[in-house]
Amino acid sequence: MSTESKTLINHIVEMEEDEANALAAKMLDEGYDPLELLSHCREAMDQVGSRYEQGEYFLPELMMAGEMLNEISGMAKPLIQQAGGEEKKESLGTIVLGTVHGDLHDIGKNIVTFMLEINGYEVVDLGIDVPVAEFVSAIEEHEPQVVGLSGFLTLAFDSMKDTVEAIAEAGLRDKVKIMIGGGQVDEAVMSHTGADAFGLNALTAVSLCKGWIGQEVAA
Ligand code: B12
Repeated sequence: MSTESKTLINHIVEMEEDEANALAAKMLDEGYDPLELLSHCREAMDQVGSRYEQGEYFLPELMMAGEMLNEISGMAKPLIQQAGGEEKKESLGTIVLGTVHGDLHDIGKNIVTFMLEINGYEVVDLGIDVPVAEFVSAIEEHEPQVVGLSGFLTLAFDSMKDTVEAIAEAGLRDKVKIMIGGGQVDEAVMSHTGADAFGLNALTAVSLCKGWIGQEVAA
């Protein structure tokens, strides 16, 4: 990792917002890969999370970290979009996505929405703290091929399970593929929730959808 990357992570972890924003802007300006920059931000978030767990940081620091991440991803997104070329006009499929009930984290979900959209999918983003009934009615209304459940809290795993169960009870389970992500999801969480797959980042979300829905629309 370059010295600049380490300094960026350090600025974020130390809550030096102006310095972090200025360095991120400079790195992007000089051609630094925006996706790699976001992965450094993730590393910084993990360090902020650890300090929170150790009682060194509190809610205001989590909020500040979220704000910095939003600002830096706001700078990175247009560059990722440019690199992806012209926006595709024809939709490759529809994804209903939301942060499950009880959970308010949405930065990761918003990156997933953005990456799916620039890859040609139509995303119906239901937002945060989404009640199970809202997922069910969105599936009935939009008839997506894929449903994405996001959540960063451990308690979100049960909310994901409730949501998958409600989709099944409404008779819609075999009409959609369900992917989960955010936080510490893994194989065990996936089977607990009854989802079809899990993804640790937005690129996996895109490749899961590509696998399920099929490939590019012919030009
Ligand atoms: C920023 C932050 C906040 C912000 C969120 C702002 C926002 N608008 O999202 C605020 C301040 C609101 C917040 C609140 C809380 N937080 Co918080 N927060 C964080 C922090 C530092 C970063 C989270 C984040 O945005 N990461 C950055 C993104 C980009 O992460 P990412 O994983 O790379 O995202 C990718 C994947 O997750 C994936 N993905 C995401 N969704 C999906 C969906 C699908 C379908 C797929 C395939 C993939 C996918 O793609 C994303 C992009 O590549 C984490 C620490 C950490 N290590 O992450 C704690 C953390 C998640 N928070 C935590 C806690 C405890 C809380 C609070 C309970 C604190 C409190 N006492 O009030 C509240 C809960 C509020 C609630 N009900 O939700 C704990 C959770 C512990 C747990 N296991 O339950 C953590 C882990 C901190 C810690 N180590 O203790 N938090």
